[in-house]
Amino acid sequence: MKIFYSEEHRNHYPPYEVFDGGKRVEYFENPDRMDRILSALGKTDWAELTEPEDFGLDPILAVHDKEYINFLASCWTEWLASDPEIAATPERHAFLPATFALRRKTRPTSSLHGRGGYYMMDLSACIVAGTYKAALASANCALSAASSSFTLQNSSFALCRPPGHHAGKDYAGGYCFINNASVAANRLSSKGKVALLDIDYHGGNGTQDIFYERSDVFTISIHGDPDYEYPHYTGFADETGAGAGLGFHRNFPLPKDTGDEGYLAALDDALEMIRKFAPNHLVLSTGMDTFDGDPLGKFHVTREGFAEIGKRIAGLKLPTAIIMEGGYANEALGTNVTTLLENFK
Ligand code: SP5
Ligand code: ZN
Repeated sequence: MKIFYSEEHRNHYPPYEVFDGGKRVEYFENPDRMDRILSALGKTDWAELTEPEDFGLDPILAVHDKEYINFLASCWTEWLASDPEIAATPERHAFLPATFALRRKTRPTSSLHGRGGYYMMDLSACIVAGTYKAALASANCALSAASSSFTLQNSSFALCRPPGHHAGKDYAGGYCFINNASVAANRLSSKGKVALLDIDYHGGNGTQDIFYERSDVFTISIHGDPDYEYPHYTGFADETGAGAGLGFHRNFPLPKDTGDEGYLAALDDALEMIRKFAPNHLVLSTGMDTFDGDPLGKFHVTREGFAEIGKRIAGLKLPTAIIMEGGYANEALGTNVTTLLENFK
């Protein structure tokens, strides 16, 4: 199986993020995650590590707002230039806004923090020197996986970091900057119908927003109920698309403590909907944070659970671009990923 991976992610390693209650904590979405996955892939006889192609900005701008991408591109250098204290100790800082825009009643203003609060939804998509280039390389991994799985009509894996499914057309959040899976799905949509299934523990709000009014990309997310879990304001069962896209988005919000059995029951319903839609291609937003013991999750999916999840999704027999999203139980991350991927080789 082709695995698209770039070393560019290493330069995106913010020194902290901010949790509820204003608590500064280590950045959970860290480079060690990739090392664990690489190490597990290295022990298999089927993983073929490949550099991503460079697709340029066009496929990214087909999904994201141009001014938002410009903000990501220049944010760090503007931030350094604005404050000598930051410039003196850049490794101790991350760009974060402190005031957020009330969405849809506002506009981005020209100051850096005016744009920051407009283009960010929370305090966990921290921007540092290497962020923009890492985000572009991550999107190129997803585009390469889409292109390869389309050409070869098989499945491939994009080992993306930073992840993407919380990023919308014009906003970053939840460790995500460019919505890698959406950029890939949008590009594939010119060749036929696409289903995008999101199995990350957190609701795929960015993906939901991007395709909400489209019927050519059917989006489904299975996740912790927003009633108790991040991203809190979207991912409810009654959000099913709008306009031409009505009926082409589905959410499966699940209760705390969901284990293999409850998870697989929801997955079966989701897979049935995908079969009815009869897509030509599948994009799989793959977070492993549903794992029992993930520090950011409240589900109890086991390694055996991931084997069964992979088996059932592969049972669709669709060419699949598998896109890495979250998963923070680093010690188990590599094995969990290879356990899922085994089914698609
Ligand atoms: C891609 C992805 O998985 N992003 C997830 C971002 C989640 N950010 C919010 C984290 C809230 C953590 N709550 C603290 C629980 C500590 N026990
Ligand atoms: Zn997640």
